[in-house]
Amino acid sequence: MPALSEKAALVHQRRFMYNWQLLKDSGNDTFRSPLCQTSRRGAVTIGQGKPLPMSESRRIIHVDMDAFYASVEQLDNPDLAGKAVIVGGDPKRRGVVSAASYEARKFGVHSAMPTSQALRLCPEAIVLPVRMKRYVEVSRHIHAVFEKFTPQIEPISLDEAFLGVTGSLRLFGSAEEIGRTIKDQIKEQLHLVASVGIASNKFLAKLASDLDKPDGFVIIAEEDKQQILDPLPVGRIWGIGKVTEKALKSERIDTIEQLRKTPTEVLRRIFGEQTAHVLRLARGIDDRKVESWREARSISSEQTFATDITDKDILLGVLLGQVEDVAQRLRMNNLEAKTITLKLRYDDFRTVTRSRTFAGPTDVTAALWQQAREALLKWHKRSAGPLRLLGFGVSGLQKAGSGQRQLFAEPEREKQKRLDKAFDQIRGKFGRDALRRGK
Ligand code: DCP
Ligand code: MG
Repeated sequence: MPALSEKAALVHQRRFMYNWQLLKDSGNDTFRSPLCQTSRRGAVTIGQGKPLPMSESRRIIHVDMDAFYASVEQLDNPDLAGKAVIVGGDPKRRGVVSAASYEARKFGVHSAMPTSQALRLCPEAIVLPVRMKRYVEVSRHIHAVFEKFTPQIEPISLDEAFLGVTGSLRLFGSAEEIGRTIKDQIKEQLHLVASVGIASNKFLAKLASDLDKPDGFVIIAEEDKQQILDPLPVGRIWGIGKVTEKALKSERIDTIEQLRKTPTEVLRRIFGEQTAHVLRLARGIDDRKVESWREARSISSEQTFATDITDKDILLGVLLGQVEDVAQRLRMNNLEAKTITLKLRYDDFRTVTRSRTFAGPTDVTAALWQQAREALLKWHKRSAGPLRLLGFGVSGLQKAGSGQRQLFAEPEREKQKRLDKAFDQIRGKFGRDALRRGK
């Protein structure tokens, strides 16, 4: 096996280890496994497209920008190109890393790490503050590229989106051609690098965009999906976090192959009612639709905890952050919601929801928070148990201003609106963690 280049080393560092032998492709900067074909212009095509049954014939592209905030900083200041750049909070104020350039990641620096620790690992790194407004602006330009190819765009975050392109194939050719053109246009027009994954469903497309990062372009074909999934650690399956990974490890289940070959009774003890869903993902099956904002039925935010949480105040703190994020996304999209829903998943994977519906729709954070808080407190009083996941979502969406106003008397509502506007502006300028309301 030839010496691993820098890129291969980074691929290894990204937690998932290929079982494949990485072979350096002399012609360009990609790597091949026995399953990979290097196609035109350096794409790594995994498998060859054959006619597929309907359920597997969707084409979904997942785009995820490389080291997004850090790359935008390098773009705006050419002196930073090729250097270790960290975007994040002040190390003296217990700030954390939001993004790290790949040059910094070689030293072990990654997102969510305390900036002070990152600087110990990589003393030469240049630390810059979050400039959210600029990243939002760049994100809009990236979306403008997507919109040329499909109206089916589901943004996951500023730098990440699913694109449903099944309906675009007649106009633009294959999903590979569309994905490649999007990647090229982002490079040519914005001078930024996007990693692209293409597959028949969201789970595999997202996995694909991550498989050869940075500068990845990976297509996962149906006939090869199982071979690709099998050697990966179970943590690659959506929803399997550290706690569950540990529980699986104690049953000697480390890889996706071991998981799908485990008797259902054993899995049921760990996943409860989610067992069938997890098994489908392990087999590369995922029927979820790409939901664009325009037709979004709900907006939500959820968090899986590293350790299970029962403490009411900690849960309220997490919930408040989620309400603020969701409310801000509502306002960004000029929408209002009629219903709020809490999602609570216990340590045994039992999942319950608690919903409340307003008399009239709203996008006011205080109104959403009031209902969310009451619902959480009521649940906590009756049935508090250790939670592994907490989520907050809104549904019953409609265009802002089209509903009745019954939540607050008008002067109070205007005051709340001004408060929300100021809040959005501050978070836009200084980042999501710049400001939190009191519980
Ligand atoms: N982000 C953040 N805090 C985190 C994780 C991410 O503020 N804990 C921000 C900064 C990232 C952006 O979101 O630049 C996108 O997140 P990604 O997980 O896609 O990470 P990057 O784009 O930085 O790197 P890559 O996608 O190449 O792994
Ligand atoms: Mg990214």
